[in-house]
Amino acid sequence: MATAAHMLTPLPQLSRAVADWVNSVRELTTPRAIHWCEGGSSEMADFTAQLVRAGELKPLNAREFPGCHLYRSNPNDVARVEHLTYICSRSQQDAGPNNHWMDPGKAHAMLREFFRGSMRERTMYVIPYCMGPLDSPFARCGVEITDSLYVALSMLIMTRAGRGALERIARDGGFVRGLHSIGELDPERRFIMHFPEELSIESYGSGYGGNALLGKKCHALRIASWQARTEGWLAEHMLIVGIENPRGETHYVACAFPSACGKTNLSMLVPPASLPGWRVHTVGDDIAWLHPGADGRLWAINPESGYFGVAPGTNPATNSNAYQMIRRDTLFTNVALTADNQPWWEGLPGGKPVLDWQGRPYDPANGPAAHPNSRFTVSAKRNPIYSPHAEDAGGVPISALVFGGRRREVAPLVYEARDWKHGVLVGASVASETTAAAVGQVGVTRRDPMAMQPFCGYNFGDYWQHWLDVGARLAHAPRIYNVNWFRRDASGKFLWPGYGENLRVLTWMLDRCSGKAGAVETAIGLLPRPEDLNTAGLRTSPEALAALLSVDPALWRKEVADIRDYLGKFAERLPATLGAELDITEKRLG
Ligand code: OXD
Ligand code: MN
Repeated sequence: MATAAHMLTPLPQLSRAVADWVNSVRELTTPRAIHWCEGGSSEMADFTAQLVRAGELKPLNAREFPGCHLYRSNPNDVARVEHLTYICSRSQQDAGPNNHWMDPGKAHAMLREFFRGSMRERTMYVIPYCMGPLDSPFARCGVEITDSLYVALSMLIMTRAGRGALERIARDGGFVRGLHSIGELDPERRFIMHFPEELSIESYGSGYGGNALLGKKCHALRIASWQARTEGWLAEHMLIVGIENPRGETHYVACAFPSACGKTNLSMLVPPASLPGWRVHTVGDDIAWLHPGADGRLWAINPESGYFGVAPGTNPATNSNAYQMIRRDTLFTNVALTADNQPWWEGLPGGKPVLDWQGRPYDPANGPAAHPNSRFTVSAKRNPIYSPHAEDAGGVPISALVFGGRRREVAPLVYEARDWKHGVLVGASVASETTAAAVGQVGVTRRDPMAMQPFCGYNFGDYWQHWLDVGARLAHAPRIYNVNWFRRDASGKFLWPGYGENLRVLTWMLDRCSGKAGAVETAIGLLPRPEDLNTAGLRTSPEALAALLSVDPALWRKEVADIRDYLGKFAERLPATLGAELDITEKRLG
């Protein structure tokens, strides 16, 4: 029999530790009211209605986009701020050259003054959340306190939030403390601080997803990567996808690509008509927590329960599953509007923007109509190909791990690492052109090891050693691959069609794992020959395919020198194994 709502223990009474912390934050930030989030659809509907009444959310065309809303952020607050994101470990060395660091005492003192009275005249929302299925031993919990109702609503979509999470916290004891205030939305008073030794986060001055939905990047990657190292698992910036072959067997692959490089699209891939009988099942589109299992395999859960995806480029041709998914009950941020109040962004085949992402009459002279980092926030349950195993407490077994970046040249379409140790070097060497997901110049190639440059909560040198240690514990380690969908020809045209055709590359990997596909050994790893890929119905020319599968020794010798230079920054924390693996590659290049 269901328990009547009035008979449930009031949320503040469930966990003494949470209540005490909430009380101390109340004293510091002096909100007008406190709302403890129960979770569930009626609370979401209530939050949405409040935001509409306050003019912060705009309902969209109810016939074409039922239950969808538009949120416009402050124009100065549209992306992650890596330059204002800090790891505040006791030792600077532990944060490493890959992170900005501040002494924890100094960071707390500075933020304390920012938070003092910051919620005056505002409601403080207390959001207990669970990253991962509530019944999973791999899941971890946190509590976010925020003064932004938009953030609270987004957290209800992106995490398992509310009473169930607080009950688990009460049982488990520990939780990550995440304190957030939008403050004055002043870029001069904006900081995203992580205290991994205290399992706490303080975020001030931004309402943007990656800076403000603290369960996502701050907890599930930066804090969790630190926790994972101490507990023997991996927290990674990876999608998780199940590939079902025409015989009905499903194998899972986890892929790490930098932000806005197509993780959401790959996780929802639509097989091309020329590959009949294949099916794809999404487990996650952005974050994977990977645990060595008692069976010697690596098992993955997606800690999130929703998608915070990039809108531009999403359309029925590039990702019909995502396009279908966001046609109802979706929160759009910073997209443009058509005359009949439909959301619009660059890359849609039809429609015309009349208002741009800032609500101004659309004028191409002002730049794109939708912000290049405009987003959709939607429950994973809306995904038509959401995996029936996405909620499994023990996760799904991973057959292959894939790294990749956005590179015009150098990196071939795909190659396989010689073994796990070489695979760690391949991951550590990833480079990619920057995108609009973070504030800063777009299109600049930078090293982004394992796609974790903005997200690893500790020294990369220690992180790579941890990867090596985890691999050593796996009797059946996944094979490791590198892909590059973004290679271009001399005239700047993409050589590979991408999207659904990427399935051909994934099936080659899975056939390699089961010993069914060939490859040729090169200095950088094992590459498919054109005949090793399933090219039935593929329209790519033989010349383009040859170019995609070529390794230019001169370019690679330069690349190896650049990787050596980069790894050198990690000095005594760099595992000797990575240097030795790089020597092997260099020697083979001749
Ligand atoms: C994201 C990102 O939003 O990586 O997922 O920036
Ligand atoms: Mn991401």
